[in-house]
Amino acid sequence: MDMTVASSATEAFRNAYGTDPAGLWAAPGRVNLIGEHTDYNDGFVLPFALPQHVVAAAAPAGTPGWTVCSTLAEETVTFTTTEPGGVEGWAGYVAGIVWALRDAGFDVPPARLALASDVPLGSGLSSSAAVESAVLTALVELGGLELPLAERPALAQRAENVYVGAPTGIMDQSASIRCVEGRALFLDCRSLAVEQIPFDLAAAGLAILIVNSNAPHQHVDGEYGARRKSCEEAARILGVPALRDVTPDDLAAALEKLDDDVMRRRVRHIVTENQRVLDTVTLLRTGRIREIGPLMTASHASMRDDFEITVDQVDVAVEAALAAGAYGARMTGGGFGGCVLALIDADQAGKTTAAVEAAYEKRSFTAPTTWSATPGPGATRLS
Ligand code: GAF
Repeated sequence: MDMTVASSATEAFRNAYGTDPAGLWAAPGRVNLIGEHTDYNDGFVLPFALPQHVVAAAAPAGTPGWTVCSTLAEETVTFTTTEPGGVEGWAGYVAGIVWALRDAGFDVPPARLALASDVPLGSGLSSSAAVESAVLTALVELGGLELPLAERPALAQRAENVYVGAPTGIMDQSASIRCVEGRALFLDCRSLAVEQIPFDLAAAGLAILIVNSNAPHQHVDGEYGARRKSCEEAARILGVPALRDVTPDDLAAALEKLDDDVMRRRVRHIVTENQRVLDTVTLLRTGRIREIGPLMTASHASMRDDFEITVDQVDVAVEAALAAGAYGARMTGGGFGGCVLALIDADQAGKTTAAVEAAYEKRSFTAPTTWSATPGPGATRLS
């Protein structure tokens, strides 16, 4: 982890409040190896934590209410009540956590917080879930609240769903809170059971190259909500609690029951994507990392053609990485921009980056940003 983020949070705290924080808490962004839009269908996901973090410097406050500042914003925000929607913008994620804790019956201590982050914003790497997770972890520890780790992601998800009003699933908060270094987090989004799957890229001579397309996010909220609605409506028509309950063996019969071609394709993505997560986990359990490449690439095709959540910039990055020799490549996250993951030999990062950059230049796209990521730890206290 880059400790300059922790230093920035400490400095911001001192500047804003004229005193030292009582502690520093960090929570990471995430990439999802495979399993996109499956979380709100009660399905399976396989994210891992990034080395980039949000750091919350925090201390109890002597006066009622909560005050928060951020190195990424001009204003310092104070709130004393926490009705959903009361605080808007970036501070809404903080107020949402306080609201969700209080709504769950916890006595949240008044606090002052300062946030700093190196998780890229608006890139599908869960910068907002990282804010929620860092603040939640800080407030739980500052207040000595008894909230088991396994129950924290659902509480943070409520902040996002109810307070902020974004209809997201439980993957991002789970990744930020429950990931473990060197592992990918296999999460059953219905039972919330987790299995920490070994994912030692370096030992296999491999790397995951992350390509941030830097494409402007467009229509993200509306399109995300529309996908979710379509999946829920399909489950209702099919008479199942969620699309998780449609197996690949059931798929042909299920598709016959649906009149709408768009809905049929949405269902096909979810059913096949859940199976790809299970197949990926099976391969990783026995260390066959290279062999997950075709599953990643098939996942991308499914997101592009059936779920229709990719944009030209991510499709071009996937094609260029594959043409440069990647074992597999796919978009990660909610879609409509964001990042691509490419599974490559560790010594091929330069070549793959150059290939993607050349493809972007040819199409006059904004240049991409790339880096190699290894699975880092979940939310933790730094000091
Ligand atoms: C976003 C959401 F927040 C997640 O819950 C998940 O649905 C993801 O998009 C798509 O897999 O990150």
